[in-house]
Amino acid sequence: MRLTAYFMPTLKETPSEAQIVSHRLMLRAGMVRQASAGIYSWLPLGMRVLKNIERIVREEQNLAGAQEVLMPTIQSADLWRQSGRYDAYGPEMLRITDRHGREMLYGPTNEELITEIFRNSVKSYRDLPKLLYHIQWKFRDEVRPRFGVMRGREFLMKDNYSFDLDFAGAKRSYNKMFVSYLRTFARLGLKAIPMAAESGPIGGDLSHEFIILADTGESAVYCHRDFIDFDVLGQTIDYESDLEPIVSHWTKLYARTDDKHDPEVFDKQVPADKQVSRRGIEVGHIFYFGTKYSEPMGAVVSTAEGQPVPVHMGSYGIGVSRLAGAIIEASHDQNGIIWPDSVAPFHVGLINLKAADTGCAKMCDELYGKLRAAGVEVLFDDRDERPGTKFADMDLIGLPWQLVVGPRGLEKGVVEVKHRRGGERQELSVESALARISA
Ligand code: 5CA
Repeated sequence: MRLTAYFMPTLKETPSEAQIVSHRLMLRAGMVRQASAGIYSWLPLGMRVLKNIERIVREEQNLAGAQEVLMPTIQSADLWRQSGRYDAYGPEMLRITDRHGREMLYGPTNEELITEIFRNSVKSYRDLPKLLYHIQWKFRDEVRPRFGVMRGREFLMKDNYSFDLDFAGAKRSYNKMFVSYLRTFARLGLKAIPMAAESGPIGGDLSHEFIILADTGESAVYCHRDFIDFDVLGQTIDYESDLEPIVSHWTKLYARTDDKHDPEVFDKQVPADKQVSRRGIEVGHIFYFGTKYSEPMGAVVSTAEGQPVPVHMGSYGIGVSRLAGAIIEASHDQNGIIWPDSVAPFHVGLINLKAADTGCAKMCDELYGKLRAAGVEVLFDDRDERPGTKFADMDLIGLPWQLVVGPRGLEKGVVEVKHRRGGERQELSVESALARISA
C-alpha cells in the first residue's frame, strides 16, 4: 500500500480526551475515531489489526474443536425473560422497541440465544459435547466508558458456549478453552495469567479471568511471580487428551483478582519476594455455570438410560477489540506502538527519504514490487515529506521493520534496515535487506 493513497489520518498533537497511552496512540496513529461515547469507528490501519487479532482467535478456537456460528446483535426480550435475566441485567442493557411494539435488545452476551438454538435441535447425549462460538459486536451501556476501545459500550467479543452431559464433560470443555486461551494470548505476544475470579452477571461458581499485567489496568490483581516465566507455546497440544495436568500447572500457584483475593492466604502461599500485586487488564473470562440457563430454558437431552437431564454449560469470552488496546499497553515506547509480528497491520514500512530523487524512487518501486511479489505486507511512505516526519510516523504506527532508502546510501549501494522493537539499524545490500526482513 502506498501511503499517498492510504487513509491513515495521523495526529501530531496528543488528543486531550485520551487518558492512557493505548488510547492516545490509537487516535494518533489513525486507527480509530470515536463516533459517540464508548463507540468507535475502525479506520484502515486499526481494521487490519482487529482482523489479525480475530484471525488468531479464530484459528485457536477451531484448533480446540470449536465451531463458528454467527448470531445477531439484536435479540428478543422474551428469550431473556425465560432465563430471568431481562430484569436482572439492569441499565447496562440497551433496550429497544420495534415498530410492532415488540421488546428487543442489543445483546450484551449470548447465553440465552445459543441455549435456544441448542434446545431446538439437540435431544440426545450422543450429540454432545458441542462447543459453538461467534465473533460479534456486543453492547453494554457502561456507566463509565473510558480508555478508548478498552472499556467501550460497543465492543467486539469472541464468545463461545459449551454443552455437555455432566460436570466431568463440562470440565473437559472448560479445560479446552483454558488451554486454547493460553495459546491465543501467547500468539498475540501477550503474557496472560489465568486468575480465579468472580462470575458476576454471567453466573456460576468456576471462573477464571485471563489478565495481562499493566499499570493502566482496571483491576487490582495478586499472583505468584513464577507465572511470568511459564510458557505454553513450546508444546503441542492434543485437545482430545487429558488437559488437566496443563490446567493444574497453571492454577496451582496463587493468582486471584481483587474480588477473590485473600491477603492471609496470599501471605501463606507466596513467599514475600515472589508476591506480585499489580494492576491488570482482563482480556478473557471463562465460566462454568452448570444448568443455570439450561434448566429454566428447558435445554434437555436424554441420557443413555433415557432420562431427560438439563445440559451442563459454560461460556468463554475474549475481548477482541479490547485486545487492540491491551497489546499497545503491553508493547510501546515513547515514540509509539511496537506491534508483535503476529498482529502488525503491515510487516514492513518502506521509507523513501527523498521522493523527488529519481534513483531513490526507482529503488523504492523495485523494493516495493519485490516485497509484494514475495507476499510481504508493505506500507510504502512515498509522500513528499521531510525525513523527520516520515521517521516519526513510521515509529508511531509501529510496524516490525523499516526499510529506508536515501540518496547517500544508494551511492554506497546500501539501504537501511531498522528493527522497530530493538531499535537496531543495519546498512545492507538490497538482497541482504530483503532476506533480513523476510527471515
Ligand atoms: N458471556 C461471557 C463469556 S462468553 C461474557 O460475556 N463474559 S465477559 O463479560 O467477561 O466478557 C468477555 C470479555 O469481553 C472480557 O473478558 C473483556 O475482555 C471483554 N469486555 C467486557 N466488557 C467490555 C467492554 N465494555 N469493552 C471492551 N471489552 C469488554
